[in-house]
Amino acid sequence: MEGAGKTTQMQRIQVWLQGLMDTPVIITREPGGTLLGQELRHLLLEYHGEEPIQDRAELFMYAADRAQHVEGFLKPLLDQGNMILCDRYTDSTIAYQGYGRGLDLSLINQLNQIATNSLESDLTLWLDVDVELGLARTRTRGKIDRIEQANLEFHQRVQQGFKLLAQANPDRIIPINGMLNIDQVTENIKLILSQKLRKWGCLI
Ligand code: Z5A
Repeated sequence: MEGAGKTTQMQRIQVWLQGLMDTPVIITREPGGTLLGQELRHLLLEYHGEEPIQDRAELFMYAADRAQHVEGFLKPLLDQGNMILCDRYTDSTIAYQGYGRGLDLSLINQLNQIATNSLESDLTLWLDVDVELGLARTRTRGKIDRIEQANLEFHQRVQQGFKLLAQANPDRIIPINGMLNIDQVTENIKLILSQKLRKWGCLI
């Protein structure tokens, strides 16, 4: 969710994880994890041309960003054994373009499949906050991007989308209460990650 604390938490968790293991822990994001992606991010979030970006065009732009990110960045780094923390991935497209914009969910699933070449996240942490609180947090930055400008109902549908995704994928998607204070959220994430890393044999 917007303003849920993803950026704040990812930086803290990277430092913590890096202290626990020799494997390099790399941070990235979508959109914008590659040079092409940075251009697409700018268009997606800052475009103020006369004609609005059509919903399906927006969907394909996120898919293009992801395809570039997976082939040019994520896969090569994973193949070298790195651990990657990614700020948003396929679930965001289902929540925003599917539940938010109302585009066909099976089309989005297909497109996600094509864009990722079937590369799935091992674990998704969903930082959930009250929609209005999250938006209020982002507004303290002073600059509101194109998607943040969408109405409240849009953001509520997005939240509902994440909720349904979490219910349908309980092993992969773990909800985190993003309304607690920053330190408490970090502690809760560490707890979940410690359990998972032990299970995966990454920690002794
Ligand atoms: N999008 C899409 O539509 N489809 C897709 O497929 C993908 C993305 C991949 C990407 O922007 C946009 O693209 C996004 C979805 C859409 N929509 N928008 N806009 P983004 O991911 O870069 O931006 P964002 O989601 O809006 O993130 P953000 O605004 O940067 O928020 P954040 O990273 O979650 O939060 P933060 O920067 O860490 O914290 C925000 C403020 O809250 C900051 O002042 C913090 O100090 C404060 N904060 C953080 N945590 C707390 C707690 N726990 N308590 C109090 N205050 C806190």
